[in-house]
Amino acid sequence: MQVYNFTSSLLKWYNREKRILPFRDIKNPYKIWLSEVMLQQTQVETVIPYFERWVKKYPTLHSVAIEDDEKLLKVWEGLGYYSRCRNFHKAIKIVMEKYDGSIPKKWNEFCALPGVGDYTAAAVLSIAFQQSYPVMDGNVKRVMARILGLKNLTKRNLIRIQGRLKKLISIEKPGDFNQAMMELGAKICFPKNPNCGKCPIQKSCYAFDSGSPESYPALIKKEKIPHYEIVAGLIWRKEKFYIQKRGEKGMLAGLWEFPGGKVENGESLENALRREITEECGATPIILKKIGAIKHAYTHFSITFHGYHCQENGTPIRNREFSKWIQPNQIDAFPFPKANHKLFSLLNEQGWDV
Ligand code: DGT
Repeated sequence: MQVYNFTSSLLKWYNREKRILPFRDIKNPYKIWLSEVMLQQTQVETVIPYFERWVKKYPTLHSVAIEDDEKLLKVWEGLGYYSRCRNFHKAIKIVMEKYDGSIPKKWNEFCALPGVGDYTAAAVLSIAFQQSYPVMDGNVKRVMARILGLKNLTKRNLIRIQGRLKKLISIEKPGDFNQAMMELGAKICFPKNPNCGKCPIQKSCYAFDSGSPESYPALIKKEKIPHYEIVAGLIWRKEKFYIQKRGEKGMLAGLWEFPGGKVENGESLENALRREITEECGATPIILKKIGAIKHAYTHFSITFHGYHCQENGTPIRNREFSKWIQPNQIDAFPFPKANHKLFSLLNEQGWDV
């Protein structure tokens, strides 16, 4: 009879079940590093085409080191978190200059490179160089909280998790061990409805024994982000409309916008628009026609942005230090928030004429 062992059961499962990915089971440390940078905050399926395009264009560290930042960003475009790309570029230049083109294998040296944190260092050093550093991403933390029966991922509990992983990690195959833990979190040990029947390490799991694996770790309630209705007006004076610059501090600082603001409770959209423009511009406009509404999400709230064609009503709009009257073909000369660009798309479709 075979004796159960956590690490060997996990590795056997991984060898049998792992997904075939273009950055898996490769040996090139540069490509392993690239994949780990791309995988931060980004899903595997999203990363695959970016990874393939990148390695085709830049097959070596040298090819990255000599490239322009802006050209690299163009290949990264759409993947988000662009500082990852700029830091990777900086780090590779250091590897070429200071380490003669060999990625440093010492923890402290590798961690000192721009953009390299504990996760990237543990992943690259274990997968590319077989060093026994356990990775602790969100999936691994959940799996281990269940194994150990931890309700909360407090600092102290994270240290306990790390201590246990250091004991469990395979000395011969630390990279496979780490990938197996992450794969288990992604494919079996789901946050909701974990597939315990298929789990190779079920025998070691406190949460499974408890009969309610989902309650480990306890879910932290995400605060619901608020939603606002925003009204804004393109106030026309002949063939020009009015824009104003936002202050130098706070959200969207220094960008240009249309006068407007949040609709208050119980207020109609048009009344809100008249109120906001009167407050900001010292004159109540005539509302001519609705352009349309677009939706946009910021990190801490989301908006529905209602745009209107307006015109002055006898009293002229008060010009401010940072305000301008521009024509539609001048919008490219001013930075506007993304929401305004969505409104511009509507205007381009329906025509800017009132
Ligand atoms: P607040 O709420 O008084 O601290 O200041 P704002 O200016 O951040 O907020 P408010 O009431 O004008 O709300 C407008 C929101 O919509 C604001 O978060 C920025 C966003 N937004 C995007 N494009 C425009 C635009 O063209 N005009 C205005 N008024 N807001 C815009």
